[in-house]
Amino acid sequence: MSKSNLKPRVSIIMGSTSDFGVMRKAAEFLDELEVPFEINALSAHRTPELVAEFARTAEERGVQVIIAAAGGAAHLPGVIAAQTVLPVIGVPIRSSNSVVGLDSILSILQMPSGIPVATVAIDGSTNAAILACEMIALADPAIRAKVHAYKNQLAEKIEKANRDLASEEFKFRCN
Ligand code: RP5
Repeated sequence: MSKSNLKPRVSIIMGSTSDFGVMRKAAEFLDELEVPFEINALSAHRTPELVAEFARTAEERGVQVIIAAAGGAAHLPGVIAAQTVLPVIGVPIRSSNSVVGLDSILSILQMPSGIPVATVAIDGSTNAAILACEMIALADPAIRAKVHAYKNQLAEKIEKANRDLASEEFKFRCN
């Protein structure tokens, strides 16, 4: 299928292209699970009108989940969540202007009652993408199967790591 036939189901919005180094991982995960997405930079502070237009039209464009990333005074996820009923997942970025990401995470996490933002860990963009897929999977068995496969593969990794660990010998090891 050509790119133009695909309609984004997930929209990744970043406060700046300087967030892309972190957000690339979210894009890669969605690619891996073959979930159509769009990715753009829009700033709550530098392009407030465009953010409002984006938030108000995302639902009618068929977007199902929004992943919004920002660092420092990270208002983008909350400002978007205030203007849509789509679920918004916030990714706090440990940006050059942030206080080791703590201001970013608290700005995104501490939302007032009524306007939720599902906040992942600082720079936790892969988890944001997984969570977005899990939300879509609620009504899409094909995506659900892919999320199951991903999680099974995680378990297999740990099982293999434990098999490797079993070959490490210690005098007092009991297992
Ligand atoms: C935030 O300020 C952005 O999300 C980014 O994390 C940070 C720095 O942006 P730039 O000055 O690099 O554009 O709004």
